Amino acid sequence: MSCQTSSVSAILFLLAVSVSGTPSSDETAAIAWLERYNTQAQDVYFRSSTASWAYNTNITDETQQRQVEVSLETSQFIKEIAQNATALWDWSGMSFDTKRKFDSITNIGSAALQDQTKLERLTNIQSDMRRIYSTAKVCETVDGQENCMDFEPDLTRELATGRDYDRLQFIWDGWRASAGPSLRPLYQEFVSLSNEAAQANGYADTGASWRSSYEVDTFEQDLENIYEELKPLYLNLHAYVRRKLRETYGTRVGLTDPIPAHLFGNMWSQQWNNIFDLVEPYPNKPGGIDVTPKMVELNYNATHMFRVSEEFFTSLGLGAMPDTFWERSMIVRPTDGREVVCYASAWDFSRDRDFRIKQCTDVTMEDLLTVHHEMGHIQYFIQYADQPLIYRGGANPGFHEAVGDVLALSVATPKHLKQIGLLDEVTEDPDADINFLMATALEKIAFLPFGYLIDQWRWRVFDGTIGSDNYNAEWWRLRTKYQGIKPPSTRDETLFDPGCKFHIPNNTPYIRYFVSFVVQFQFHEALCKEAGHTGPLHTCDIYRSTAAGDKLKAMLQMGESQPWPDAMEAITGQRSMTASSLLKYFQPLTDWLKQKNWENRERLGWDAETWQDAKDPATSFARALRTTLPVMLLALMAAMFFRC
Ligand code: KAW
Ligand code: ZN
Repeated sequence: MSCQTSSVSAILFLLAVSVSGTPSSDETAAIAWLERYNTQAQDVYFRSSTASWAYNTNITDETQQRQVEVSLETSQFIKEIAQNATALWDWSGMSFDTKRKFDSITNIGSAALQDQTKLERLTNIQSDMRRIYSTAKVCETVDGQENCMDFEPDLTRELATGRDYDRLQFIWDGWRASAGPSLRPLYQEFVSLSNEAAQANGYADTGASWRSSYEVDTFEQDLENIYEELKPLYLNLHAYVRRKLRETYGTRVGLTDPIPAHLFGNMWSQQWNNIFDLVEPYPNKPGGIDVTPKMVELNYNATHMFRVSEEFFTSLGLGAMPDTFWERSMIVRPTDGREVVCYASAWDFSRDRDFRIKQCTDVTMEDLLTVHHEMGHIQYFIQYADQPLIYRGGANPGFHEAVGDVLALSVATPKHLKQIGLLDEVTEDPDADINFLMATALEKIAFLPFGYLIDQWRWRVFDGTIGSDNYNAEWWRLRTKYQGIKPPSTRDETLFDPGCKFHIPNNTPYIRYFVSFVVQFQFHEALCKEAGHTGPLHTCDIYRSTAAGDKLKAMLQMGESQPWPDAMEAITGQRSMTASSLLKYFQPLTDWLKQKNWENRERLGWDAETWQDAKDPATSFARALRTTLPVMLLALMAAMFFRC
């Protein structure tokens, strides 16, 4: 949560450089102006973050109103700065760095809305949508008493551990009935106002403005190519998991159908790690480690989990958390009755090395990995803290999301878990390796189509291809197309299922996570090489490698000062995103899945997708024969029939 919106009235001295009326091309003076801007903006963003934090950690009418007020003041500041910059400076002939800074401060997001009433409406809608999502509950009557469940931890836990088809459906339906319908009209209005702001900023629509942060013209096509490379692995995982769910839930899971969405242990079927027990390749072998029971046995609490994560960072030679981080963060759900925004986030207050995390941490392995994810954001903040405010951001948004996950790839290895006392024994066994890779695939491979489709939906909503009368239908078309899942109950246009995923009402772009899940494997491979790791990629643990830490640090310190291919090069030596590290990491599992699916004569895919037979891993000739033989036989029989 860096540079959140909210502020103060115009900073007049920033105007007082040129009075001649024509923009100046004096770069030395422009740099001095930018430095003054930097000092001033830090204060404005600090104020804004403070009001947002107060709202997020205590949702009341007062904190909401204050947050909206400060947000509008900040928008005013942002707008005036941009106007002043344009009036005072002609940066077209200045250096790359100065141009980059001016381009950044004149790209002003929703502050570009000229009409103040509309800006106020947009700010209020966003605040209301966040509140509706964050305070939604599912209620039921138990023994004559009403029992209302929060999303975290109640609903999350029920979905993760429940195995009763109908109960899971009750939770799944309940969540969508609770948050969706009231968000729908707000979202529709939001789309229109947000687009108006994007257009005032010179973009075709909000989606185009989001994509511009990747600074690559071919961004959409590059993603599509990567997705196509990864799709066969997803289809193989999907088919394998579908058969296992059929064994658990019977014919309600069709062997050639999309899978009912509520059976994956996760509200959005986006990660399937919680159903590992149902799909474990070798149940009598170790490997697919869920250390949750061990964490409970060892009396882990949230602070302990954050300390474990901090220690991994410091073992690489990276920064420890400042004292204020420990004093000011909110790492458990408050027990004093306060409503809070529980969804995890990391905050950079822009001043005084004030960094915080807000997370309703549960003592589970899943949350231990989320802790590392959030701490990755904080480590990025720490490393780029000496950059000017304008450059305090990820090389691209996907990089910011990838940092903590890179460390978590090491943390989750059996070797590492043993080292930190969360596992008693490590067994060298290829079957245990497959168990481990399956557990990791349920988290990483299962996520890929979900990470890809969310903004496929939003980009088309913003560009008008998906109209408001089709929000839900198009959402489910994409969910089925990409994930191969279907809703367990009838959906219609009074509902708004996209709104039941945090990032939609919170207006957080999502393609960053797809990017992150690809690049984190590139980073992992590069850092493992730096750490001197030999052997398969999935066994690498970079713990205590200061060589790996130095590489990572060099990249983090660049912040947003260079286009992301430069940052990518600093860490991997490559200048583009590629799926090859991810595919390399999972190669043993890919081979295993192909073999299993072929043995089961699995049909990969689902209705509404083109069918593919599972591929015989041994020989493509056998595959060709299997598919063409029936056709040839039919043709032969037809020929004989007609000749008779
Ligand atoms: C995921 C990612 C890594 C590991 C496991 C995962 N499981 C699911 C995901 C993807 C995604 C999700 O839950 O669907 N993960 C998150 O949203 C984690 C939250 C966040 O750290 O990414 C957070 C989202 C957020 C953004 C804006 C306002 C509020 C919350 N992002 C940040 O806090 C953040 C901070 C600084 C810079 C960029 C982002
Ligand atoms: Zn994140």
